[in-house]
Amino acid sequence: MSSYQPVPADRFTFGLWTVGWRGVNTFGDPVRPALDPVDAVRRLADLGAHGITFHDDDLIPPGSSDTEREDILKRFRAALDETGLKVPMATTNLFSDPVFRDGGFTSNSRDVRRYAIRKVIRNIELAVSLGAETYVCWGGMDGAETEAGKNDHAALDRLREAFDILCGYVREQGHDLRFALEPKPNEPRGDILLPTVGHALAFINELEHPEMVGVNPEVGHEQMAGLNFAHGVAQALWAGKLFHIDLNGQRGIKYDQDLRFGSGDVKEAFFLVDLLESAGYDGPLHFDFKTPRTEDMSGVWESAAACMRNYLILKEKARAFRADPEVVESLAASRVPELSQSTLGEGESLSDLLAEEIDLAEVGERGYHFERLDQLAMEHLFGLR
Ligand SMILES: [Mn+2]
Repeated sequence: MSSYQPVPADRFTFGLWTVGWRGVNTFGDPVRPALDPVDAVRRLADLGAHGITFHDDDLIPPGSSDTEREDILKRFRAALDETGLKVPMATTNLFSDPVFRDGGFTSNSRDVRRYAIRKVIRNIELAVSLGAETYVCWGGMDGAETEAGKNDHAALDRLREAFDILCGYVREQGHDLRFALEPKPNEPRGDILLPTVGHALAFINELEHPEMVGVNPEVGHEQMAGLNFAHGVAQALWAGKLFHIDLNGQRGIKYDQDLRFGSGDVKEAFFLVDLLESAGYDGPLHFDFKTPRTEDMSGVWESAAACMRNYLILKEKARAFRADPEVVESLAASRVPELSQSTLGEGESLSDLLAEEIDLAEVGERGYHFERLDQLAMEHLFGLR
């Protein structure tokens, strides 16, 4: 039994805005003090994390002078050097400022769209200088409350234009940086453009440089749409597009809860970890959670540590599940390995398939024993096996 003590090799990373979230929501004022980014770096390193990520405005308060910006960056870089914490990803805040009330890349206002691209490019330069390899783009304000106010065809054209410009810029600069789109169905907008992993994957294929753009799926965002997160991630992996992932917890179709990872739908968290581990995903395991407002700062660090601990616990359980001889036998009884065999055999032609007959009565009686298999998974999860 492992101690579930995370180490940097586990690749756990946290957004500065997660542990730094002061608990402001639609109904409540801040409940916690502002967190100095340097303290966040030191604390996360102590907990065993690998890295920290940020939106431009999390690290450098909007309106900072160039000198203030340099001072902040100097302290931040020193803390990174001192702790060895990495910055594998960064992102841009294209939602807080009032100018983004109708979105960034797809605002109806052309001057806002142009400003959004400038803001992203400025932070890309900072991200690259800190060693980031992934640039996440969450267009939370790119959406609508009313169909009449938004021309979706034009919005998709502008979104494609923005990514074509950004990819062109990154190529021109010779940066080793890829973009990851983060889908979300709603909140803050009534409906957001690219609401699910599937929508994002289809959009990427329309870009000038699709190879530079992947997805950053978030557990709660797919679950807010009532979708199965593990299946969404599986399709992203199948497409070679899982560039990054946001781990957290969500309980059903409601507001974006951002619970700590493992909380909410535990069973889906188990199958997600099983999938990531068996697929050999080797990117950052990034937590995008918000500690509930009931907690003080000690609760924030408790919650951050628990995100990593829960991942390690589920990783061990998934490994034990796959190694259990009864599970192996049950998988075969459920014909799971058979799905990996091609439908047409090697050397066979369509005419062989057409000439074949099936005993519909006999095959129709075939049971798949998924209930037994699922129960075995649950008993591993419950700690009974
Ligand atoms: Mn979220």
